[in-house]
Amino acid sequence: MGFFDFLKGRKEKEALVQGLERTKEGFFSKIVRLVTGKTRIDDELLEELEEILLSADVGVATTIRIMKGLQSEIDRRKDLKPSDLQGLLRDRMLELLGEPELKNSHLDQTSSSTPRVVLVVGVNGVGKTTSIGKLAWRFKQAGQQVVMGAADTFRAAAVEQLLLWGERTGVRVVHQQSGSDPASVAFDTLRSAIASSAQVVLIDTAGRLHNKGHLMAELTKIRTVLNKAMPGAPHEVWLVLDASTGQNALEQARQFTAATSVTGLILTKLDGTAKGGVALGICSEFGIPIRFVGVGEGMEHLQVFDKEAFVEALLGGQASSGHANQA
Ligand SMILES: Nc1nc2c(ncn2[C@@H]2O[C@H](COP(=O)(O)OP(=O)(O)O)[C@@H](O)[C@H]2O)c(=O)[nH]1
Ligand SMILES: [Mg+2]
Repeated sequence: MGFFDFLKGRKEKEALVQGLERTKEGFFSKIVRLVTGKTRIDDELLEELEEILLSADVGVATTIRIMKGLQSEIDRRKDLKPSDLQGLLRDRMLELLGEPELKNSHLDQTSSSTPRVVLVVGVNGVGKTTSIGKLAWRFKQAGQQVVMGAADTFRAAAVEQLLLWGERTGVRVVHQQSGSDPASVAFDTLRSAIASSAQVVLIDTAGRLHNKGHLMAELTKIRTVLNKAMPGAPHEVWLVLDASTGQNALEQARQFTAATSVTGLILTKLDGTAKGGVALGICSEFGIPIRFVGVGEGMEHLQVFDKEAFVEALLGGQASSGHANQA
């Protein structure tokens, strides 16, 4: 069992469904409209489907991948009707979202030593600090002792924001004054967590420095000192991406994964955006699992990513294999 699996029993499907409402509107309803009244799957229908995927920000590469998969299924099974497309699409999506989980399944199981150190990275404004606060609350609810580290020392407000989450959640925050060395804060946090036998360490980082090179060099330095304080740390590096930025989120994933090893993703602000399809693109392009999704600003609005619930929320209905319809 993976280290974070204990959080999985706490699904709030309703919030996910609500949070994905806008993506669903722009996706599910369009697909229903597309297939309604049509009698056969032709090129025109497939082109329209492709358009729908692109407009939901699934991304070009992943859309092509989905369409190819659908096409070969259609070629293989001549009896398919337009109404079967939804089920086929659902299967393809689950497949795309499922692959990274398999590829990375070793990550959670590498060691059972504690504390488990999670470094949270991403550009400014994507929701790092907020997600850390929500995570702290979740871990604490699950009975874990948590320490947060305010290693975004770039802005004074960033430290204060994390301290506020500390008050709200009753979780300790290790911090220094703003402008101090982020690596030193990270080191202090981990040492203090070890001393107090904490189980989870969440480290906040800055997302905007003088330039990209500087940001990545700083992340490397933080990783180095964490590893010095505890060999093997950080155990996880979670990249936070703002779903509402659509293709920009894909671009950020490209840059961060090239510069530092990322073990998981947090996709925020799925509420209020119609670009939730970007989750599919990110999963299939980078092979990194989405760990959590943010569907609102409240403490409880961070959910363990559940691909079945996600696809169900997008496409509606029960997950069912297209094969079941085979005559
Ligand atoms: N609606 C919504 N807002 C979010 C979500 N996650 C973060 N935010 C908001 O995004 C803004 C920036 O978040 P912050 O954590 O400061 O970003 P950071 O710069 O990456 O640390 C804040 O106003 C958050 O409340 C989410 O899942 N949904
Ligand atoms: Mg922040």
